[in-house]
Amino acid sequence: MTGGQALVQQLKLEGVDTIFGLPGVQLDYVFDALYDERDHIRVIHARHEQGTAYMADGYARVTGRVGTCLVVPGPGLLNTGAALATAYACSVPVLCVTGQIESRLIGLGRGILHEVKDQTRAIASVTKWQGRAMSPAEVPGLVHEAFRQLHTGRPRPVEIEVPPDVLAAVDEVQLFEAALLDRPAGDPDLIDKAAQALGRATSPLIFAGGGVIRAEAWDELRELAEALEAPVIMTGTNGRGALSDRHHLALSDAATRHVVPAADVVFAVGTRFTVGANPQWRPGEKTVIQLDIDPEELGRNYPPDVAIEADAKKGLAALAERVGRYNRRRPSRREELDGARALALAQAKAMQPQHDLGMAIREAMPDDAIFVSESTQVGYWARAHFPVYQPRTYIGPGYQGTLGHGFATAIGAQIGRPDRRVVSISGDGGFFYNVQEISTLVQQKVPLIAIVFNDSRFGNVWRLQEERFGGRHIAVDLLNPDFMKLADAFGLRGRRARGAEELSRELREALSLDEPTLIEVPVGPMEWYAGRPAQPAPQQR
Ligand SMILES: Cc1ncc(C[n+]2csc(CCOP(=O)(O)OP(=O)(O)O)c2C)c(N)n1
Ligand SMILES: [Mg+2]
Repeated sequence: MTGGQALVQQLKLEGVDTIFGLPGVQLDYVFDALYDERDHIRVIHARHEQGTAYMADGYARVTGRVGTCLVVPGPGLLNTGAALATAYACSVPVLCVTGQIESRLIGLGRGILHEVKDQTRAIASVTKWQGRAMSPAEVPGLVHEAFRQLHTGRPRPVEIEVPPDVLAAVDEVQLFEAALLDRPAGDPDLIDKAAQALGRATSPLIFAGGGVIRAEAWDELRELAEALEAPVIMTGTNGRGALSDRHHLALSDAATRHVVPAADVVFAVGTRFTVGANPQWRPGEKTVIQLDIDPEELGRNYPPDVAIEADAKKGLAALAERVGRYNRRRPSRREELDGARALALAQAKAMQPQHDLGMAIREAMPDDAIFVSESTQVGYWARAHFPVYQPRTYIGPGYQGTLGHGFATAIGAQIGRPDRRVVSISGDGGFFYNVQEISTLVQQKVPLIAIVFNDSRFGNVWRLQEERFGGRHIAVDLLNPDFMKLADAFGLRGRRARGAEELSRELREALSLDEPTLIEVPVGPMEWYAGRPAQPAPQQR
């Protein structure tokens, strides 16, 4: 078979059923092979490579599978950069397949179409692993190794590239069966030590990050938390949804300062644990246990007393099982945590109109609908205050804070979960990073609902210029088209909603239909309350 066919056959064997791509001459033999497999692999073509990688990210986050994008080398690959950086930051398994220039010319700098100097190195800072095949026979092994990389250790994007002459060449190739890979459960001695510390604790506290979601460890987390009657603070970057916000032990970042003082043993799982590095407690004041699949994350931000390298699902299961030996009985913490939640809610409610707009969205959405947030005023509120009821239903840009991630990622999420509804929010600034993907949305009949808060500004920058620079506004006012005409031009259903009540009505109506909708919400400047004085801690037991 051709190198292109070998690539597609191996992708199929690894379980790929959807590819987000954008073609070009170096990939002709891949796309032609995909034509043969069009009944097994769906190809979604986007209007910009950034869109393909964001869609692959969204697909991966809601399905728990690998998201795949396919882009031309050089500029096409570089165009995926912001999206791969986001997937890297959020530990999402995205496979980026790209081309190269002709194999015999690589590295000579002759200025071949799409040539960039050392393409592999250029993409290395936003990928965990990169590989290249130089003959058709090498292609299946390359793809197979990419999947091994994606399924072992910390999930993060990987890149593979195949030159066009290799994709075109015909050779005998051997395909590989997809491998079932084992994940580490953690050193039993360390698990025992951690179980002892947690079991004997008076007031244990859990910090849960995105690692819990990526490892599908939510049941094991709940089991451990309930055994310990330990509150679970879910990080606003990726941890939301690990435990339902309807659970009495579930808390967000907003409650951190209310529950940290009472805690004697802190357990951080699948999180960068930046909170430990901030002056939340004096070194030595609390026993800290950290569990992570990435050994480099252990102790990076805060030195733990027990550090366990393990898969979150297996590690949490082992801990939940072991802790029974040492566990003491603890009274219910419901009342105390209700108090912490009430304080957090008061803080949320003071953020207006963000709170009312955000809650209008939440209350209109079913529990299992997927919310994709972005760096916009309501998005900042959402990180700690948007209630999340199920894992994989809250998606954000993590520490990248990437403008433009929301809308495109949401398209991929909706394609990955056609049985769920997906709602994205963006500002008018962020929405325009990938506005061209409205075309993909309409063409693919993806029933996504995109909400755009339109203040005709890079509002967040405007606000900082207002607060910190005495209103010296520069480079922040945006000239937007009429959003209803924009929607109309693409054949998209467009609605305008002024205020929370109208937003609620429009969103409910959009959710009752099986088609995509753009809802523009005209808004004014919004205040940000992060700088408010800290609220008093709740009564300590
Ligand atoms: C890729 C990228 N470029 C620049 C920024 C810096 N930035 C942060 S918020 C912001 C303004 C966002 O404006 P908009 O999307 O309209 O949201 P608003 O704050 O007005 O609600 C900018 C430019 C960013 N976060 N990401
Ligand atoms: Mg704006």
